[in-house]
Amino acid sequence: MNQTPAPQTKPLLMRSDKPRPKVGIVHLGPGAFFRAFNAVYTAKAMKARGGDWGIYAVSLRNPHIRDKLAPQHYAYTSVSLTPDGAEHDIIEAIDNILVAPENPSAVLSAMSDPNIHIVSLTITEKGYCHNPATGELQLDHPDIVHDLRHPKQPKSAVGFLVQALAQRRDLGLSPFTVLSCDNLPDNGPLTRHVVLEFAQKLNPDLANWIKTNVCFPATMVDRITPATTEADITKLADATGYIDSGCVVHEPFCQWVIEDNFVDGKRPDWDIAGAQFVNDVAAFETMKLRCLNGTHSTLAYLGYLAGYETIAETVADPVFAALIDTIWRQEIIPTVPKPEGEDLNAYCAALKIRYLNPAIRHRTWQIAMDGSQKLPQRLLGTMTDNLAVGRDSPLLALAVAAWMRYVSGSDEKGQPIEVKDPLAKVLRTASDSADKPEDKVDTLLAIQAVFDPELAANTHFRNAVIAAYKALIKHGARSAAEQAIQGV
Ligand code: CS2
Repeated sequence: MNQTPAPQTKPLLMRSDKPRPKVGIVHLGPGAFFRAFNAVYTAKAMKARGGDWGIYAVSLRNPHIRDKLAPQHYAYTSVSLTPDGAEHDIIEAIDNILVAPENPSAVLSAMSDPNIHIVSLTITEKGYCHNPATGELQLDHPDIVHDLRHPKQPKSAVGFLVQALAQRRDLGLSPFTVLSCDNLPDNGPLTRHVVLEFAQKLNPDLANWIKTNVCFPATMVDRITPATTEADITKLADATGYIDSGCVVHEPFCQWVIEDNFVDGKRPDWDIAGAQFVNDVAAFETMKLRCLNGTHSTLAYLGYLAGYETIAETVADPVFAALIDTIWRQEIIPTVPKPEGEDLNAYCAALKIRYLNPAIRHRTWQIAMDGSQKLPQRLLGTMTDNLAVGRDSPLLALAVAAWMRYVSGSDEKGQPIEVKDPLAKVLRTASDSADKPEDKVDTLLAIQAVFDPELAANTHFRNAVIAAYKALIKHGARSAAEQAIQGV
């Protein structure tokens, strides 16, 4: 009788035996974006120019990524997906992954090593423990409360940064540069602000030292990187013959604009890998946060409510393709100062092509996460700027209304939505506390962590969101979008 063949077990990806560079960077947040972006740029820069820029990655939360990558000595595959196929690059820039909750002292020792010149961050918007509407440190955030009481066993990124800087100061070492690589407006100054607020509470002399000596350059980061799925891992194994559960999949496009402001000028030659060093990142950040992330969130909430699984599927629907075209033209581009060398209409046209890449299965549900931390810089700032010049934003109001519908926790078929957001309970309670659409909108507008009170009180803004919410309830996401476009 034929024996059932043993399942083909493929070998794990194994790191090469190339000599490793010394470690020069500690990176907080070893998630998919970091592995598809920062580590790829750094690997390319070292390949071209050398340099001791190996990376200690640090997870502030759990061992999952470390456990996936440790067996393959922290090498992994960067998979660039186009409609015509995939390109694979094996990345060996990560030297080790530390798990902070297991041993916070080991993380602080790494950050205090004199060879470490940069601490970079991809910790998502919620990782900064700030108030998204104001940028102030949330002093009542559980991790901040803990870290102010136990500064030598920190839990938060801010706590680790301040304690490590304190240790370097006590050792007579230069500080490291703090490089935020998250989708926040003025991410460098914002990080500086929350770090100084925290340090001031602990030790004003330390706060002054940080203020005087530490660089917090701003950056704009861009590469669409969906969460890796089992199917991605299987496809890679079929194509390469090895198993790599730490692989990342992403689009070919990437853009990194960095303020060239580093302690003692010490940084990798990321420009040889395509990064742009500039004096002022602000216009690039505004362009990207509003044109890309603003329409991403718009498509995420409306697309999810309309029943679409991915961004590509949503934009393949002519109604939503027309929606983002109209939003760019009439509500976003007029508020964006043109960065040097950029053509905003061409930039947005290229965004649409990027969104339509069918090889990138970027889930609307994934982008819908943490909306309370994203709306201010992606949608509300644009609407505020439009109000200031008397321009209405009915289509962005529909995006805000769709977020409000989404956080109610049930979709258009009455099915539950798994709302992932630090404020999920607060948002659900607010939504459930009212029945009439205008009352639901008002209870959500009253949440000052998301909505600046002045904006929430603006009748043009409030009436536009109420009208959009009522249209959503009456007609559903797709028809409401169709009617909204016709109405502008
Ligand atoms: C997305 C971003 O998940 C999200 O919120 O909008 O991760 C987006 O894919 C990147 O900013 C693209 O550069």
